[in-house]
Amino acid sequence: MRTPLLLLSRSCKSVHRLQQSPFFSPLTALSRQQRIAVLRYSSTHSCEDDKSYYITTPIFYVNASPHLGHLYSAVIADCLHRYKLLQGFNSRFATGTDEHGLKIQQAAEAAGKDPLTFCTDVSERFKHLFNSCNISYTDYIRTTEHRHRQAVKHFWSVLCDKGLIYKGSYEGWYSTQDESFLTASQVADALDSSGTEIKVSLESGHKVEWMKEENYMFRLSAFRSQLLDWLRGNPGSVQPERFYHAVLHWLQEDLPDLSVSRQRSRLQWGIPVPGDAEQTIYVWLDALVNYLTVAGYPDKHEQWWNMAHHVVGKDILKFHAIYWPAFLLGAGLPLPQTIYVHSHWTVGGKKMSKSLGNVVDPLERSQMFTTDGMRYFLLRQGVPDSDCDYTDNKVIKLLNAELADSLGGLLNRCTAPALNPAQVYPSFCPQSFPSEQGGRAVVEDYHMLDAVRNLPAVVEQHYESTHVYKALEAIAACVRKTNGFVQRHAPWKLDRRDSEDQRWLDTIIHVSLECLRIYGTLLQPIVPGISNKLLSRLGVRPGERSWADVNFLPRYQGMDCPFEGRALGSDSGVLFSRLESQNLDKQKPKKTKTANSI
Ligand code: ME8
Repeated sequence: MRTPLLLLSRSCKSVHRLQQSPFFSPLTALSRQQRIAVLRYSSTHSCEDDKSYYITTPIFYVNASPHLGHLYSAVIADCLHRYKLLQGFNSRFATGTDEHGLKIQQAAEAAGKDPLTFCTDVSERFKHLFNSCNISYTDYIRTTEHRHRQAVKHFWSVLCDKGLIYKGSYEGWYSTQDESFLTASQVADALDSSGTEIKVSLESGHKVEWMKEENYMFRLSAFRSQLLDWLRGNPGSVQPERFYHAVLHWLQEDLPDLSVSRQRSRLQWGIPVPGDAEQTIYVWLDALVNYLTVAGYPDKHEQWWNMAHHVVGKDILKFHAIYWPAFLLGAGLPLPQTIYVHSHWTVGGKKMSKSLGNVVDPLERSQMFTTDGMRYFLLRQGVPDSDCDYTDNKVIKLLNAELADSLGGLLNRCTAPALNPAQVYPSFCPQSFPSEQGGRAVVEDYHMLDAVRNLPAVVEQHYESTHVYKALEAIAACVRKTNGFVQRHAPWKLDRRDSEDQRWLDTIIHVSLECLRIYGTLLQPIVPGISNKLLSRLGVRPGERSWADVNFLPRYQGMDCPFEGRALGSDSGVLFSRLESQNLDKQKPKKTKTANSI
């Protein structure tokens, strides 16, 4: 019975997704058998439960203030969450802070604060950043919360009851910075800033120390073949593909059991092992369970947990694509649907770090370049597959070109009283722009229509795979095409006293406003403030901005256009003000320190 049910629920999901596309005739794209199954299923079931979506960011360590990379992860997840809402999903979006572990214990000590006060202070800074940057999380989790401690203890007990945790003796390398155990092949020799020989993690470059402790071990080695089966059976489980292959590659290597506790004498700041007050639960096991805590674990997590998607940086891929699925398999819980991995932002080609003094403060930058400006930049320039280098100049150039000049300029032209004195969405004239050539439109105009008509499907595909930069590239290309259309026909040169010219002028503006309406709708997950301003200026009401509303230029297809003849919204100023680089110099952050030897 299991397989047919799964098939039906998947069919239901794909039909739902396809139904959202305005250019799709729902059932035709499925095979006959699938169609029958879907129809039979939908006659007795609603797709309600299939419309849940749960997206998470990593929970961030509170040992230091948030930086640009943290905002980047949050913006990616926020974009997916907003996109799913536009598609009519019931989406939940969790972020928060990871507050236990040796690293935090030491940071609190160094700050001379008790750990909880220290964690609360820094956690508030993350919250403030996310609120300031329009990160529309629905849940903010702190691992020091009671609900989370309960979830972790329960999860631990389930693993224990299943015989997956045993007491053993761990001897090996540990990186406190990464809160990670390493094998000999994962460490290398290095010199610290004072010239002393140390060992470092090959992957992160962080210092490692030898530790020997009696603690609890998780039977990770027992899950290797199940993990391989999961990955091979779900090629989309880890995206982009490059990271999927990295995980498969890791699984070819030795997969030793994992130490999942530390001696209480060394680590007090954490959740005690149930039934053994001498041991503290390993911070990564504790942290990963946050995703379940938010979903309502252990009592009522199914609705959300079956639809979970994680956004993570490449640095924590192993924890999410190996340890976490193994823990979940052990606990008998479903695995995440997708792990979306992204690469890192570097500065001057180097990883951002406090010791290098090259940390970019995201709050300061979003004040300088606006919140939407930073969101647009991060998603337009951030390529999940490879690292990107950050400079303020890149931000200024990109935002001036694409938001101020191209998109803002287009809106300005088409709504300026000189061209649009009545301040309405003017009429489309099918004789001026017929579906076959012969009117006043030229071949490039037809190409532009094709590009904009296909844009929602293109954007959808890229949003789904978190290649948001490709979606933005496609939108930017269409905006340029629409500007080219206006430029080519120079409506300001037309003679308004001539009725044919007037109709053509109206048509040019109508088509351009339709393009802008599509761009504004599709950009909502990226730049919610700018999109709102743009759509409001066009007179598009809040209830007309969903993914189902992206039917482009209905008049061209002989259908009614609800906007035709409608008054434009009030002019609330330029869409995005050009950024001046002179102002930037005055506000530039402190000088960068020289790099140390690690
Ligand atoms: O690892 N570029 O927390 P963390 C892009 N608490 N993203 C970056 C980045 C950069 N330069 N630096 C960090 C932890 N990030 C754990 C996670 S989850 C159960 C526990 C982002 O504060 C990226 O998402 O070190 C990375 O994976 C995460 O911040 C690490 O944050």
